[in-house]
Amino acid sequence: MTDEIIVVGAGGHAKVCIEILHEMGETVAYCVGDANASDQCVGVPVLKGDENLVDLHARGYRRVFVAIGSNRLRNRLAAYATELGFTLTNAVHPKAIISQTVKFGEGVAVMAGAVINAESVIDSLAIVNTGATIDHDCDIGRAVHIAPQCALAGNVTIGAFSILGVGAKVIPEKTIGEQVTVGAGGVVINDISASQTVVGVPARRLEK
Ligand code: JB2
Repeated sequence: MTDEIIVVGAGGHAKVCIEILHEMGETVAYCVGDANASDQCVGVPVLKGDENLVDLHARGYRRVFVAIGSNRLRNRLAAYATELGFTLTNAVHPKAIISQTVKFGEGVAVMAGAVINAESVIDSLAIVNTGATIDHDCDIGRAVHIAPQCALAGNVTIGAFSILGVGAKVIPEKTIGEQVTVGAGGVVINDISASQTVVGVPARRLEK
């Protein structure tokens, strides 16, 4: 058995997450990408094809971090890895500022410069990207992506699989449903129901 970590994914998001894991003092043994992946990712060798996870488990690896930007694919590959018997580790940059009362699920990524304040909950497989700020009592759902420089005020709820684009903002006490997309720079001042795409200032539904 080994403590070394397997990173699933070998693209841009994996680069950032591997460097976070290194900052945390962890060792990343391999990445697992798809057939088109590069041979290495920031110096970590890349195995191509998810079937490699079976072999890695047999070789005594138990810890996985799924570093894939797509919320749905991240969730699917995390489910596959846990079915195989892996545990999902967190990647939290030491230079993120996080209240001791924050609760994390599994497989969460928090990038450098992020701030997460008192009694917020960050559910499994969420990404709190570079420089994003999440104020007190927020509830960030499963496999949500809060992109770089987003700002969430207090008591904001974000439903599972939603994505807030770069620099989006949410005023206090608003609830965003599941599978919502907020376009980059959008400012949410109303509750948003599930499965909508909203853009602009203030953020409004994008008509199809
Ligand atoms: O089925 C798969 C699979 N499909 C794609 N299994 C495995 N194991 N890996 C898969 N991949 C891998 O996802 C590809 O081999 C590739 O390494 C990676 C996609 O890389 P890309 O750079 O296109 O995206 P990303 O998910 O790493 O990063 C996106 O999301 C981040 C949050 C980008 O938009 C980044 O700019 C963004 N910061």
